[in-house]
Amino acid sequence: MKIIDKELVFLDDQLEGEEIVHAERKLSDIAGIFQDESARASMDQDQFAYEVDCHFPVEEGTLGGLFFGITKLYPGKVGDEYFMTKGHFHAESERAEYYWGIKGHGVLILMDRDGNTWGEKMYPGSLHYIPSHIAHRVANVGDELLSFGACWPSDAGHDYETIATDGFTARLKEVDGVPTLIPSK
Ligand code: S6P
Ligand code: ZN
Repeated sequence: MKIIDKELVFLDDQLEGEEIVHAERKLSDIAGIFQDESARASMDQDQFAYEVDCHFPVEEGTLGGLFFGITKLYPGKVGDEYFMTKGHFHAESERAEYYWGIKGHGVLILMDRDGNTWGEKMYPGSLHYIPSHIAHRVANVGDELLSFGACWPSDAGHDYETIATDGFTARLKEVDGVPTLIPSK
């Protein structure tokens, strides 16, 4: 009867362990997601937009498992639109997810299949249940790093294509200093 230390640690916004997979998204990786694509293209393409560390204890697509990830989204804007994640529906659309705020301030942007878009404020300690069939993306509205956690079913998968093609029906922009959801044109 052994007690083992798996040396898998989640502390503050650091996720560490042998099995952690790291992904980076630079401005060059998120072409087309902002309204002002020429403004994005004119910026330093090596600038980080966000980084994700994930623990994948089972193979992607496995029924019955969970994945756990920490996203670090840098502050910045492309034109008047805040830095944000690509955003996705789950490929298995009937899969929900939890997000929670750890550091910084942001908005979780949500959209249903009918194109209704709304937002939830993210801040240290905020907890967000993302129901199935709801697209989700996060924007950093502060001057500091925004860190948030996520936990989702290992068979959820990601449908990035629908958002890449159709986008969300609203964009989060700074209007008179205030983060505001503006209908997409
Ligand atoms: C996965 C979960 C997060 C995102 C991450 C980056 O289901 O929602 O780990 O992958 O926040 O966002 P995106 O939209 O580029 O995957
Ligand atoms: Zn997701």
